[in-house]
Amino acid sequence: MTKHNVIWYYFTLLCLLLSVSMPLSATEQGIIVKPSSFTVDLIGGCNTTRDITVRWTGSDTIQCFISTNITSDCPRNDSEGINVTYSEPSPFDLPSNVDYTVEMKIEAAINIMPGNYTITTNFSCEAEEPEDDDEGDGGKGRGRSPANIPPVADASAGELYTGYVDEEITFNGSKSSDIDGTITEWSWDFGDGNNGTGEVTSHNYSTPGTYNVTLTVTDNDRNTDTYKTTVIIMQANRPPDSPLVDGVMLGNKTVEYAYTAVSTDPDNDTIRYFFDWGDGTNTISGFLERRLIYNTSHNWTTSGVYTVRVYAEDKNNGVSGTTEMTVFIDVNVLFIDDVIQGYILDTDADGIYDIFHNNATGDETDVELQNNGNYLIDGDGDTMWDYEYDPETNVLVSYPPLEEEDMAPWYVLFALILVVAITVIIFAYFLHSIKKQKRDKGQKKKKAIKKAK
Ligand SMILES: [Ca+2]
Ligand SMILES: [Ca+2]
Ligand SMILES: [Ca+2]
Ligand SMILES: [Ca+2]
Repeated sequence: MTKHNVIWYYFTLLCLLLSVSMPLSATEQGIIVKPSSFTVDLIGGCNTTRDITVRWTGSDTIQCFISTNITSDCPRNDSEGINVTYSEPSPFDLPSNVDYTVEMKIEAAINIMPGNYTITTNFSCEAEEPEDDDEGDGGKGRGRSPANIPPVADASAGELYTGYVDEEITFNGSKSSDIDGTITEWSWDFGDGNNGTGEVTSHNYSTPGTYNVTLTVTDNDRNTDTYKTTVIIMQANRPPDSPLVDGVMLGNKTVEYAYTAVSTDPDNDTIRYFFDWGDGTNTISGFLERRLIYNTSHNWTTSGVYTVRVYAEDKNNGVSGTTEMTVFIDVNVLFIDDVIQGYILDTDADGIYDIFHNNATGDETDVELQNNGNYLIDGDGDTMWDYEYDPETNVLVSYPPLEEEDMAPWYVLFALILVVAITVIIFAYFLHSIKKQKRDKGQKKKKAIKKAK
């Protein structure tokens, strides 16, 4: 061995003792490469092999090109001194979702320059040329640009979708995903001719039924996916209408009186009727077809004024509004022109009426027996009489009579005369005192002239 050769040998040994850093990178998202980096000792032999596991997470087979890049901090970039080969040709077909092993063989020449060598393996992959160009990009995606993984639409987060007419139904597409990018659009077809947007959206339906709902998501590479689901829309129960009630309003105690109630239901449900007679008793009918008149009867055992309350209920517990009716039992009811004004009561049973009950306001106000046997009634509680009632003839009239009301009362005339008289007296006195003052002044002057003479 020459001296030159000995130096060259140690140089080379130094080189091979140095670790060779080999980060392995994939140029493609969706390609998983393991290990991503490792260290190779080339000592004791100038060639070695390593297994690289490659996995592609997309849906179809793709084509991968392998390339090697070697850099060095040596004084002379001697990449030709390292030879890297692979067990797969370039390009090779990489199937979907399978761990695929590529063997990497590194051979270092005996006379390479010492230093750090970094070997990088690149997997550059692209989609296989499709049979039909359903990407809609006119084949532009067939170049060496990376293959996009389509998004996955998923509206199951809100399932099962069900609700009532006119109720807000919330649709939830938040389980949709895109493994290699982001979803940029959520588009909803609600199945009733209406559409919506957004990851979470809401819609209400105007008619009952089962609707097919479609969610379409679009990713940042304009790829789409759809998810189909259904929504069941039911008709919420609508209560029956307030019943029409008929029967006597003026009666006597212990006499049985007939009453009827009838109502209808927007859903054609059968209906039952509740009568609250106002005396602590109730009557409930069985369920009847809508618009069928329910007949019942009632008697009251004590005199008084009773509010009868009636409502209808359908078979789904929908309750109508309440219809009220006032029933006067053995009460002296007062009318003007057939309109009930109220009734008068003898509260202490001494044969003289004491109180008037105003039917419109519900107030109880004063009555006063007059010498002629009639009663004056204050209908509104303002201490002024409003009605005169003749118990002999049972006639109620307004009070005071209109013609009297137009005449000025005597005390007003009297007060007017008094004011005029006082004014005249004051004026006369005033005139008299002025005349007296003038007369006194004249006499003083005459006296002064006489003295001077
Ligand atoms: Ca994507
Ligand atoms: Ca109903
Ligand atoms: Ca009395
Ligand atoms: Ca009054």
